[in-house]
Amino acid sequence: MKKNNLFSTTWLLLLLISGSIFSCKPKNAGDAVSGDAAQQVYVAPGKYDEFYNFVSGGFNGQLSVYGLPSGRLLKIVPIFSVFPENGYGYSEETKPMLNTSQGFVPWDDQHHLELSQTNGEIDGRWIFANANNTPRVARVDLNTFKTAEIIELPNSAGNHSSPFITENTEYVVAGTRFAVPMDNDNGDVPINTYRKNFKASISFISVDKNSGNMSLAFQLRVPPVDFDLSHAGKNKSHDWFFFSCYNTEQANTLLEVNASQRDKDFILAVNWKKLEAYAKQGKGKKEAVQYAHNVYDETKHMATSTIEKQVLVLDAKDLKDVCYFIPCPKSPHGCDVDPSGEYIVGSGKLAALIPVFSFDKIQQAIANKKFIGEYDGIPVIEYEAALYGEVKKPGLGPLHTEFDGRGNAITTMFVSSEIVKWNIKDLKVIDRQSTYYSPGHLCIPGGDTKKPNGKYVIVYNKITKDRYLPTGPELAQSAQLFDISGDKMKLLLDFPTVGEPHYAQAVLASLIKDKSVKYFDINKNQNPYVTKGEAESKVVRNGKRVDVYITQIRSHFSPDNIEGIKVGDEVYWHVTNLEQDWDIPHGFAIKSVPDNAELLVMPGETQTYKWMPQKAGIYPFYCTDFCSALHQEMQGYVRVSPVESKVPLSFSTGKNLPDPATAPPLLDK
Ligand code: K7E
Ligand code: CUA
Repeated sequence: MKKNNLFSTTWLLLLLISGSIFSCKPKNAGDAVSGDAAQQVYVAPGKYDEFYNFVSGGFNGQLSVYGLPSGRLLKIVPIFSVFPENGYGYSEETKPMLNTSQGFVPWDDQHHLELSQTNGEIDGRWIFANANNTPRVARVDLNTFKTAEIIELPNSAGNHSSPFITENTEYVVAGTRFAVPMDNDNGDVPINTYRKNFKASISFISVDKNSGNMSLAFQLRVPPVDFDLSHAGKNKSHDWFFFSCYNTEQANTLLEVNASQRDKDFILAVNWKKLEAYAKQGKGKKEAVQYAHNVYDETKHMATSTIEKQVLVLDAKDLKDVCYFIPCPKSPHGCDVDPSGEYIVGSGKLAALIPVFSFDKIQQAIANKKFIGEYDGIPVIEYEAALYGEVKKPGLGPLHTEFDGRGNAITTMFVSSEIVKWNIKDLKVIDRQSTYYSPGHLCIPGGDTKKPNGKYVIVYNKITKDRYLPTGPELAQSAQLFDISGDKMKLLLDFPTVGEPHYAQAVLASLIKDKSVKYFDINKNQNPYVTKGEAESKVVRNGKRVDVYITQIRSHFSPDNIEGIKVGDEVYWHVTNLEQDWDIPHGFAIKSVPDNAELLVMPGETQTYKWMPQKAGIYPFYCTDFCSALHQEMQGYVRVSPVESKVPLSFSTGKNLPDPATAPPLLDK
């Protein structure tokens, strides 16, 4: 095949590697912001933002929630990483959320988020998230802003092209980044037997319409290439998924060079409707695997982890009319479908143009068998037969594209550090604006749905260099907000983000804010260790296990004096927050708790904290969340005695008064 004419791969690679392009600091960065920008992003104290912006945390494994246009950080929702703010992954109730088939994984890498949809529009119910390293998909509940469910994916490694969803959230897909030996094959093989022994999988997770509960419906076995990103079709392309892939060279070392050999890699088009039908007809094979399925039950405020044992696998090679490869220039990354469902944009990281494919042409090409051959048993459509056209000279290093709902697309250019707006019909570039620096993903509210809200684009940058006050070797990651309502895109605001932002979603706040849970009804709390009133608080010993049923209300614990605990005991503190009011969490911390942290307990909720005291003595505990004027008085003591001691178990609040023989000193007059 012919080489791309404008830029040789080597030259682009050089640019990428040397980073030389980042060092040319634009001289007019300051002037890039127009005079009324401040007014456009100013949300007066006490006023709400217009949009929620859900931003992936990358290597921090979390999701962060910002208000737009202000860029104010509202919340961090822990998904795949333990979180010191609220004890996620530390409390007994939440530990099972981070369980996997290979045990507890406390930290992962989170790249992509996708809001649930109904009829191709955001419905504001859930947001799905991928764990990139240990392959998992999570569902976060947007009533509670808590992680409700996590499902692990067998036969996968590096769950990158995930989680992308169909128009009615029928399925969440997850394509593996790494090809690997399958879980029940012998994986103890030489790495250079990649082409023989390694395979790839795309998982289809079904989502229950009402509860949101996920289940691994089936997997598609595909050739051993790296699956990168994906998006589902819309409208006429409803039945299809599109996945970008790279490393069609099937290299297993120095991919930087060896997976950049071919002029074109692929977009894989998958007819998921047909695949689903084949699965229902019993076409696949059940394989023995192990994967964790973790569910947080909000009636009990408690998670359970179940290890599932089987997955249904359908092999793409055996299904003649489900999978088609479409050649796509140079290591495609983003794979984005426009609001009509007709145009599929593949962004080749090393390509000097952006190919736009036509769904209608793809269908015709399939009908007329316009194939250039097969790749590992899968037909490859002729490039020109699938192509609508190419955006010429868009910039360097196209990564991701979103749509404004007015017939335009906006693409991030990592290497030339800009966003570029182009028209979907005539493929002409309309506008380009510098970003600071090296943007990865971008997000328009609803920008990957049927109905984008084309007011803003938010761009997530990989490098910030001189944009913020220096903070040592690691600098703030950053988002930039642009007004895209006019012809020219206008930079309005920089705001730092936590972790490293990859994909993000945004939605009108009105869709979510009024259904936000304010507190949990204590009468409906079904945690097996709940204490529904102070009168019920108690401490129970059963051999070496001690269960402390303790309550919190402004501003004391019950009980707050406990004696008779011994070294070597396994103590479970079941902490119930009795408050029935919005925004009154209480915290809980005891001195010296190896391997554990603190708790933050929401009103009406019970959370449990395991403590193994190592040494006899007095251990203070207290509330860590400023809950009232007497928050600092919200404290207590627990006495720990040596193993052999005979100190009886006792507990109380307000009754264990100081020994009268030890009156406090009188004040001098
Ligand atoms: Cu482009 Cu992991 Cu979606 Cu980051 S990925 S930028
Ligand atoms: Cu409860 Cu501070």
